[in-house]
Amino acid sequence: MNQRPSILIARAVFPDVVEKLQQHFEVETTPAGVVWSSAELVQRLQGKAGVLTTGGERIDAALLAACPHLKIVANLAVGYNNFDLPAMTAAGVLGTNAPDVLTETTADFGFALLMATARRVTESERFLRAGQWKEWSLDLFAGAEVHGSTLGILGMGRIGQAIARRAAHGFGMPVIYHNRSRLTPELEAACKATYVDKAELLRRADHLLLVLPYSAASHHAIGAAELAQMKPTATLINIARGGIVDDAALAVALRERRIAAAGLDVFEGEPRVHPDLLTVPNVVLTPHIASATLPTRSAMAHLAADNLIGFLVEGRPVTPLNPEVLAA
Ligand code: 8YV
Repeated sequence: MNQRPSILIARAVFPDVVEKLQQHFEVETTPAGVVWSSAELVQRLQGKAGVLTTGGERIDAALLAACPHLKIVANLAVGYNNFDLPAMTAAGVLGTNAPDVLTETTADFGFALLMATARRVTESERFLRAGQWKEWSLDLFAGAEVHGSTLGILGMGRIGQAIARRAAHGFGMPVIYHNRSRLTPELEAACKATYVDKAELLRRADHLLLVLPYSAASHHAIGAAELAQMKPTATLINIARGGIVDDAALAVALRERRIAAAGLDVFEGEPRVHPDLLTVPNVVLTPHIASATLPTRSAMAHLAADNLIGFLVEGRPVTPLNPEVLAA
């Protein structure tokens, strides 16, 4: 009798995704609210051919060595800095991510965080809820202009481009960007975006949005030196990954008003947040929710499930990251 492959769902997902996977696999689920330690994850992965992970599960050489049956890790995220991809390739383990389905939703949120930060939405709400609103005044929570101001984007992949289109077409913002590689003239025209070097981006942006992947090269891409080059009136928005911004340096810059405000959806060492960020008023803090609408999170989970089914059942994953494993 042919035995069905066993898989682990490492973080609770929607019931219809579990049911879909149960049609093909022996499925071990994880209860809602549970996050496995590395040791627990290794334990649960024994005998498993596949695992559905989130960005929170680290897949490295030590885990791979301890889980010899593992063939695929399907990330429920477009970012995959939780994967040591070279180690996975060396171990013959396929990695997949969940691109495209979250692009527009995440761009919406980037814009929401930019608006909330520039226009001081949460800061003013805290003031109101605390009963501090005694009278209206002309400069009460006066913020920064969004429409017509210059948007800088660091990292110009699919999400960066979707944000640029919103800014240029909806808000009449001149858009400048910096990226490892320059967009084609067609894409630059569609986004109405102008390529500049990083120093010019920092110097000219009224609002600087970070949408680049995290890697050793982008670690602390925005630290004290970069913050010092920004306008004192500028806002900084990070919807990319914790670790791209030096959170301690940012807290100092915000407290000393060396930049006006920041909006952060991701943090170094999250879900922990640097304590100094919790005490400065001019920062909007959200718990890594940029892709969090139910339709988008559902599409991401289904794409991760389709990668497991596509690879383990049909030999054809949908969005492979290291397709050289397939050839081998
Ligand atoms: C995920 C994200 O929801 O896709 C990404 O890279 O950061 C988010 O959309 C999160 O990583 C959970 O996996």
